Amino acid sequence: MPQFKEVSKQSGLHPKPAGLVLQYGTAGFRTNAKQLDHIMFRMGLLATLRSKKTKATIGVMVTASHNPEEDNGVKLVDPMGEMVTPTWEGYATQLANAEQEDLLAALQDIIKKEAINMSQEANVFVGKDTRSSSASLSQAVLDGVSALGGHSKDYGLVTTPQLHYMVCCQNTQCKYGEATVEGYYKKLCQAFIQLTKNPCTFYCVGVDHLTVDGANGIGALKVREMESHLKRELHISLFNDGSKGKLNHQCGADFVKVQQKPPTGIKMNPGERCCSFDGDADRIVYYYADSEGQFHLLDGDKIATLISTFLKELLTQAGLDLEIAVVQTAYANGSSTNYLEDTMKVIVRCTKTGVKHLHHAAQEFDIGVYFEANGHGTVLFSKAAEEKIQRLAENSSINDERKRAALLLQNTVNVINQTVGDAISDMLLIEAILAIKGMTIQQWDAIYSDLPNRQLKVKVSDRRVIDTTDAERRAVSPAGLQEAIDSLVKNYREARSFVRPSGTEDVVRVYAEAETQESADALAHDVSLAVY
Ligand code: NG1
Ligand code: ZN
Repeated sequence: MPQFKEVSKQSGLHPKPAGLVLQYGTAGFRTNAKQLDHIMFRMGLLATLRSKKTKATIGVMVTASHNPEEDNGVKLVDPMGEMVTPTWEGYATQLANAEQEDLLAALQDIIKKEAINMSQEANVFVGKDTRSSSASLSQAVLDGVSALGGHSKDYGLVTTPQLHYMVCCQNTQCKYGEATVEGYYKKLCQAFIQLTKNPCTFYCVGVDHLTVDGANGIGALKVREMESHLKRELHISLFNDGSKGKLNHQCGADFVKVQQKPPTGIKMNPGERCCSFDGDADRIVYYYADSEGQFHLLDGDKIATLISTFLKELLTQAGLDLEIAVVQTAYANGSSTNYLEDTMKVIVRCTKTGVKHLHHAAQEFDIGVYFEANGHGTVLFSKAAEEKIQRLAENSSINDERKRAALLLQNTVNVINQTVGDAISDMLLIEAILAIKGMTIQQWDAIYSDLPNRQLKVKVSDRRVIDTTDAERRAVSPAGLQEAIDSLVKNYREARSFVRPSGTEDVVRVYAEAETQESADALAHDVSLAVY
């Protein structure tokens, strides 16, 4: 094949260290940036093949999200903005691990298995985060695309969800929106302005501003860019904007969620809303300090509850019969699951960790709200649900209450990035809901009380010896581990605990919740000893 000469030549400039084996995990490839040059080149090749196969534009995002600055990573984005399918994850691993001399054979193998027509055009969108390694690594992706004769568009510095959005817009001939960063701000901000255009008690009481911790990453740059579209509607104080601090260091959504404390580098006034993004702005958590200075975290579970309550109320007001479900993982706080099922009476599903599992489960409902406890999530509307909302919003013969609810639902659909969890879009939605409901962050927090919980990481020699079932809530191997956990859990009230191997780090994660923080801490500690 003529393209292969070029691949051969170019791949020599992006050589694979012999013997290095990496796996396409939950969030693509992720490791120290120094090991990734050949991976990036090869993901450029693979994205080009995937584009030829699907006859659509494919995305490649260079980021390691909440990992330290020294790491980097890459993941592929499928035509509708979703994660690439499992078979292609397998190809990614094969291609990444082929030794230098076997690369062409590995490529041929994929081409044959997928019966790819090599004369088909290919288009690849590439984005990167603010890590110092991202510039050269994204260039390696672009090199891979051009070596196989594909066309690429380099979006440069964008958030992960922005790249997903661009890919979806491009492949829907702009029905989803315009495939530009400016188009993204316009769509989201217009919807936000529509949602919040009526004066409400919220702004009247003067709590009209939001503190944002940008994790010293791409989210901070993009909030700055977006601000010009929302001068009057939302006042943001941005901290950790990358001008001084290090990416994700003592800040960002992951730090705040896991440490259950505020990030460094921000100014918190009692009672004021604050939120933190992660390093690629696909996660968000909220928090505040009360008048005694006590810290309160509102994580993905609280966000899912707020959004699903809001949507359910609007559906009732609009008289629309649409099924709404919330999708969570084993990390969801037990109180949130109880509240959603028992008080809200919404369907709750639990899936394995990793957004692709949640996304998939959420697609089964008219409206699927999915959030990981760590703040990664969004809302999916089925095509039929969107059409019903649209028709009602355009119907001039309904009463004012139904009309208002239908218009709010329509603008809610537009403010949401349905391709993937998006800190900016989630932030606008949450701000709009609080404004519409005239709700303070304390009132939102009081919807239910979290069970105290603790997450720990344990280093083991081989984390893969742990195998789980029941959406990762029970360990099936090694023998005896689950029994040990069960007997430890019995020592505490309202307790629950599970362990699972991380898909993004070389650790085993331990989670415990119980009636008191002391019990949750002690249980997590006991269970982590059982893992050794
Ligand atoms: P792992 O490392 O598999 O636990 C972490 C998060 C996931 C997801 C991925 C991808 C936790 C407990 N796990 O996965 O929810 O966000 O990273 O970034 O937060
Ligand atoms: Zn992220």
